[in-house]
Amino acid sequence: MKRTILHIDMDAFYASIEQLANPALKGKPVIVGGGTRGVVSTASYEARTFGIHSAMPIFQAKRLCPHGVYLPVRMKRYQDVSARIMAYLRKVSPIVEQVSIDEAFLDLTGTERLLGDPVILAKKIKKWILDETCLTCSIGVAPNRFLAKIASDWEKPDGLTVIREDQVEDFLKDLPVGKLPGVGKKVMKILQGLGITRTGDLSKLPEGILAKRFGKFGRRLAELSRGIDSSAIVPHSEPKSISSEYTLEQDTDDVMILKKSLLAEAEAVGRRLRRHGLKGRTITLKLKYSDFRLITRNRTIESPTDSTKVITDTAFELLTHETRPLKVRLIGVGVSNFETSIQQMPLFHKATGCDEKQTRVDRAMDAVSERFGKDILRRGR
Ligand code: TTP
Ligand code: MG
Repeated sequence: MKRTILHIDMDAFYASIEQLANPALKGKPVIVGGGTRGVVSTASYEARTFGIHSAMPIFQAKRLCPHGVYLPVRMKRYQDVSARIMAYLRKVSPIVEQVSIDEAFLDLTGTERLLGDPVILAKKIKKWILDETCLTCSIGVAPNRFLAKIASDWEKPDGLTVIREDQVEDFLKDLPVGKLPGVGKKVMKILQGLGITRTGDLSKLPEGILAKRFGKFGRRLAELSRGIDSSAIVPHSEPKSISSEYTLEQDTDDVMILKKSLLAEAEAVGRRLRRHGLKGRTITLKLKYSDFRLITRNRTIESPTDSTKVITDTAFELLTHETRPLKVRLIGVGVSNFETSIQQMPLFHKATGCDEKQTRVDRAMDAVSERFGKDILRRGR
């Protein structure tokens, strides 16, 4: 079956974020790295012209580019940007495999009717990322995973390369064999011994020779050299549920105390759902009684939700319906039964309680707690 795979990779990811954070660094050679290992994590494209690259010792980089700006790694920052981009990609397509902090594959096979032409979609993704994060990325669109990755690298930075079936041979002809996945220094040396440096030459080598030299990997090499790769895009299993629970300071049957705790937990669960771009249909209340007996009660609602209010209201209902024989020791709430992220409009806004005002409240709460910490704001009943 003909497939369409998209590979996206951010350009000079850490360095670009640093340049964005401090506009004085724009256009300058910026090197991010150091730490205990003392190596370059990445370098801006300006710094790369001096020969600096990832994994190079910092002292060596400083020799090549003494006037460069050397910055420490600020992981949390990069992770936040990455999470926003990945959440967006998961909204765009149901099959997304994140392979590193700044890189993901999307399987767009058969989505043309739903998502439109893959190349137009790629342009849309580039535009969203630029508008929302002020960062550029490079995208490759190709018939398989290996070629999509080659394509995204083809015109970096800010590239968009499409490899059609009939262009595969041309693309691979002069590609250095070192670019093939799995070909490291050792394999390269053996290939060089056979007089092979380019992928085109490799493709002409009888498969038997490769199999003899490399065993099973020989067959894979032969396939790659012809642009064949059947490996699948596997979306990482997203969490099956998101929940929060709290052991009360004292066992209690006071419903106001229980509700207060639920409210804070629903807030935390809602925030995490929204951050991951997830919406779920099943809301679960968990209670542990003073004798340590654990019960869960759940309700499945019509439309998937990430709304704090919907989660709270449903959890309150479940709590009210429960005849509690003993005092409660622990209380928790969770959301599960996630739907793939292509947004579905509920048929009846009112009936689901998911009105726009609540979405705006959630967004405002998220923004404030992101900026000032999650304890600064609490919803009142
Ligand atoms: P890459 O995508 O490999 O590099 P990059 O985004 O900086 O540049 P390019 O435009 O070529 O894609 O890696 C993503 C981030 O991962 C990078 O910004 C820093 C980090 N990283 C390391 O910390 N160490 C490494 O050896 C590599 C390769 C990357
Ligand atoms: Mg990158």
